[in-house]
Amino acid sequence: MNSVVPGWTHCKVNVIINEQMGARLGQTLITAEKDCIIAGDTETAQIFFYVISGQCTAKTATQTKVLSGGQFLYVPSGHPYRLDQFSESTQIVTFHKVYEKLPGHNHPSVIFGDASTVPGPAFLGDPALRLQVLLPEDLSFDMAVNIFTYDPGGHLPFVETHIMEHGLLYLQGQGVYMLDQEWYPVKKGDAIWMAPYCRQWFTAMGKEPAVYIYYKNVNRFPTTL
Ligand code: UGY
Ligand code: MN
Repeated sequence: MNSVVPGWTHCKVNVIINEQMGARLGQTLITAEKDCIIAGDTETAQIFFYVISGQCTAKTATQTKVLSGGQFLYVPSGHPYRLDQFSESTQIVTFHKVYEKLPGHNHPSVIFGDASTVPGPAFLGDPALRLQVLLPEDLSFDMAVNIFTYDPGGHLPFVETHIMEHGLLYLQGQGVYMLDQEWYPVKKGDAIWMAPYCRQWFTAMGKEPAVYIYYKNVNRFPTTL
């Protein structure tokens, strides 16, 4: 079902993941309609906007840029943003996380980027898997957003289990995900929330590479004990 989000007008918003499910991230899918405006202030939670398809203009306190498919905007906590001049049916996926400061490290700044210019080295030495890291690998950041590309037949090298959680959206292709003991066929347009310690393994199938964008919490002390 669609949600009404204050400041986000003339669009369809699907809240895919949020804290009501037990997650500590938010993930939404925005589909623009005529005169769409996505505006607000990030306050406590930073927002990562990734344009899946279409085009819009993004403004922050100091910069204005046109964003099209594959381009993104990271807005740190406590910053204003405004996305407008959308082409109709533009789709954007957003990832949200309450920012946890780290003493001795600067607050992150606004980042505009383009996935097509981000290197995609082989993942753990397997050239069938390429991992693009879209945000700086710097301790001031407490979230990562990555794009994972698998050639058909490519698969994660082992069943992962880890403290970090994921919010994930398929951008292209298809495959099968194992989550705990269940097996799920997945394809472009599907989304997954993986809670901390969810056992996870993926293999790509079909005739084109499988591509997903995903969120991961990173770089903070793992326990309050
Ligand atoms: O970064 C990750 O944890 C990634 N390898 N997990 C995943 O794709 N399910
Ligand atoms: Mn993982």
